[in-house]
Amino acid sequence: MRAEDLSELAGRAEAEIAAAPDEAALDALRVRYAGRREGEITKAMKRLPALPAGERPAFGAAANAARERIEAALERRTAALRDAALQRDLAAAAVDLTLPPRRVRIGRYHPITRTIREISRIFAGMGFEAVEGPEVEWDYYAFEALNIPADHPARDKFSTLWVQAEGSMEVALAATGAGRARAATGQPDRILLRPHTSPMQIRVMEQRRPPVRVIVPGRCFRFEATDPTHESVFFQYEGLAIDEQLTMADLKGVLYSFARQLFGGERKVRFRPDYFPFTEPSAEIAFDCFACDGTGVTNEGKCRTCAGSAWIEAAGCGMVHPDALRRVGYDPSKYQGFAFGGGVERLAMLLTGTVDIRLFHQNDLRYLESV
Ligand code: FA5
Repeated sequence: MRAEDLSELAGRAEAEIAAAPDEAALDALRVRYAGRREGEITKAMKRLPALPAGERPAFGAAANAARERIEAALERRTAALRDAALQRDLAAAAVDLTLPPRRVRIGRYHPITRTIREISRIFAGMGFEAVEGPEVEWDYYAFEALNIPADHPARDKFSTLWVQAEGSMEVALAATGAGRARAATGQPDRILLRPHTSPMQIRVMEQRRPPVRVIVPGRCFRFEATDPTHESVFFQYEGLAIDEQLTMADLKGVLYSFARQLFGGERKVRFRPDYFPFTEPSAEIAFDCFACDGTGVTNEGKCRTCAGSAWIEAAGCGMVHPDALRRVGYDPSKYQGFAFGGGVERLAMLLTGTVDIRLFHQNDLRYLESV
């Protein structure tokens, strides 16, 4: 091998290094040409002692020059490969400003919450204060204090979900101080999920002296088959007013005013006698069905929403029974009052045109966002 061969070797190495596709290929070339033990340059240098003395300086210089050229080529290619990798990474991480933005979902109140707020707002305008009561209740408040003792047939109407059987509650009863009259008897009581908000009539009267004017929105529970107007978990709003000169005319006036404020003048209101053990006299209020325009029939036949009746029952009501007043220590010869209890979902159905009550609690956002 001569000095010219070394220059040629360096030229070949430069070309191969410049064409190395990646770091691994580059490493292999580094070992092959510039490797300390077996590299081409090292191998050439090992031949130096065997050369005639006159040729050695020129050969040595050529070998060093070749090593420098090869090392410079390796450095250039290393830098070029790193640069290319960086450009690739940057391109991959780049933000594409032409993409459409992610949709922001805006929260909103559930139609039942909206309806409860609207009910409370309207009654607040008529002087009713909104209060809340327990969803888990004593038999005493849910039934007995409302003139519905254990064997009363009216219990059938309130298909009740019981939490605890009779006979095991003396301790709990004492601890919560349930009902003055009940506590006085020392009788054990049963726990249930309230089937209506009427127990709050008794609780509020126990705690306040007349005049009383409250509205009580809250969840109720009944063990029943669901249909377009019945859920087993639903909301009611209870109203109670106690004062010295209240009559059935006040009850009717308040409920009609409520209906007008909630629906405007369009909605038909039906007010007719009914029966509840805790009001006397009692009445029922209904609104004309929106799904069939109060006709009871739609294009598909009998209206499913009102079951063909043309009306949607909205609330029970009446004058508070003197027994209930006496039970909480009010003098019935001095005080009278009226009470009503209506279904929140039924009003929400009318307000939103929802033909099936079950749509409210299925939590299908597509529906809830549309009403
Ligand atoms: C009662 O619950 C009485 N507490 C109402 C009352 C209060 C009468 C004060 C007198 C004085 P009723 O079971 O009819 O009554 O229910 C009243 C209203 O609650 C019904 O008109 C209806 O609007 C609603 N409601 C009753 N059951 C359901 C149910 N399963 N699903 C949805 N709404 C219901």
